[in-house]
Amino acid sequence: MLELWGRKNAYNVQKAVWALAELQLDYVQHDVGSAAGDLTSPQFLALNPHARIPVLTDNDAVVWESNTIVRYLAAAYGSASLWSGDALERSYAERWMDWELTKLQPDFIALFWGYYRTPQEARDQQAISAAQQRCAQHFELLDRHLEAQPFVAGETFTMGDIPVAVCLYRYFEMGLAVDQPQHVLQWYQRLAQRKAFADTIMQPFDDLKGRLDY
Ligand SMILES: N[C@@H](CCC(=O)N[C@@H](CS)C(=O)NCC(=O)O)C(=O)O
Repeated sequence: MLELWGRKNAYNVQKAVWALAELQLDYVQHDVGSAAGDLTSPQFLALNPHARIPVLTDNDAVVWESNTIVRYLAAAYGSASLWSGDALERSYAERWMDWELTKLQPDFIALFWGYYRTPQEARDQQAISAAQQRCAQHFELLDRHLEAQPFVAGETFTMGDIPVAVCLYRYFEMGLAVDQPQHVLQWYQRLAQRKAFADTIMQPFDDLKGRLDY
């Protein structure tokens, strides 16, 4: 049995929720994190010593780190769709997952927390503008990549699209006037036609606005 630990409105949990939906897998969700439940209980720390969500359990197997969970699901259940058995082809998806984690996400989280999650009176406008500029540069780079192909890894949707597009949805929808580069926008519109993306990611997140607690 598959079980997912983490509140569904958490950025990193959403990656796993979307991958599970793409693969049409049944799972039990445990609403932990934030007010929903303590991540420092001995029971949770036994699953993830980093006290972070998401965590996926697949019977006795325990997997943490959101992009690793996406990779695990794709490898275990998505060999015909999200995953490629060819090492080079798979790397086309993986490099964008690693880029999301190491480059895009830190700057986006600075923007999201600085602007969206911080109450208006406490915002640091200079830090917000700097983070917004860095995010714009990241999406310009992605735009140049997507000029030549419809999805991040090539002609078809793969696991590589998931982490970057989770970020993109919030970037476009959090109410800031951000640039929407042409090919990134077309990619977003392509993804919006996917039922799994619409059902799991294109959802309101205004309960997080102006809220600094998890
Ligand atoms: N690198 C980790 C980061 C995990 C992370 O920071 N998760 C946040 C939610 S997005 C969390 O656990 N927050 C604590 C909470 O929600 O209580 C991953 O990608 O899984």
